[in-house]
Amino acid sequence: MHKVIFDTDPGVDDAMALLFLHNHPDIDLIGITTVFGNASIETTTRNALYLKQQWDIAAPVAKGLGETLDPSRAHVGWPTFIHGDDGLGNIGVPETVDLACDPRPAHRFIIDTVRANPGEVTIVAVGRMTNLALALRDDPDIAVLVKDVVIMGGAFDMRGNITPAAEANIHGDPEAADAVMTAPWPVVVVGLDVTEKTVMTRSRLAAIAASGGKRAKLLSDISQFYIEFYEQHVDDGMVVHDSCACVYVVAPELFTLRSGAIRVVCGGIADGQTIQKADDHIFPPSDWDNLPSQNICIDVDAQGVLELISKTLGQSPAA
Ligand SMILES: [Ca+2]
Repeated sequence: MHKVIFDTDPGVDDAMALLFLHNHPDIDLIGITTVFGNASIETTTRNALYLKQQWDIAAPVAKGLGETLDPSRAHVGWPTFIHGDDGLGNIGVPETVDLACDPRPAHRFIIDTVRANPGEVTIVAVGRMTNLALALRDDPDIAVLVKDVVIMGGAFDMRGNITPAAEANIHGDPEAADAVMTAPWPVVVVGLDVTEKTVMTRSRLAAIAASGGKRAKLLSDISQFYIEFYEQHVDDGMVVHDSCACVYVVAPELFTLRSGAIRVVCGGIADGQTIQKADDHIFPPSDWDNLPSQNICIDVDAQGVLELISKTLGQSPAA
């Protein structure tokens, strides 16, 4: 079993990833930590509680902070045109959800949970890296106690999606992302290089909704607004960014990796760009020296990923 903390900004594709983690038999979801990004921290936290309630998820929800690691960074608006005004595809999520959060802020929840399960916790982070960076800042020693960190974010051998240089999760808090990529914990980055190859068609989602019971039906309803947004990018369906990171945890053989130190550009026109120095390439001294080699995904068996998502989400829960 993989003990997973899911750091998330729900978010439509976050919702699919959450249901994957909840349903998969080899995953023990031990915590959900929220971060801002697809919507404000109040909205993403409300949405996490809503999904916990609707899907009977046992894991506690811990609320993250609502600003970047460097508080002087300018705030840009929320992507309501992708995720809806409510962050979940305008399905009409209630204003408040009658469930309590864990009393601890997200980064403290991460620290405590890692320390209670040394060497066992996988952190799957599919929003901005703010909570992880705050956890490292408060308790740097946890880095060697984490089993691994799987990140959805970044774009390495291709353009970004929020600027020509940068992917949105990393661009949303570049200082935090650079701290996470350069820390001495094993990181695997599942970026646009593979997520944009992983498109779930409308018919596949409909089949999941037909076989997966009430939970899958809600997921399908949430996803429709996002699919309409993606019509300008893909022929039919949705890119399942965040689910790819969750699939990596249980089926890493579906991904091709490349190892090397990673830095994140902080400031300037390439703000938020992710750049890896591959281990097999020699350069003169640079800002990538003496940092841990991390893995990025450079290719994916997209059909294999989609089939595993279908199988996992399309199961009616036993309960
Ligand atoms: Ca996300």
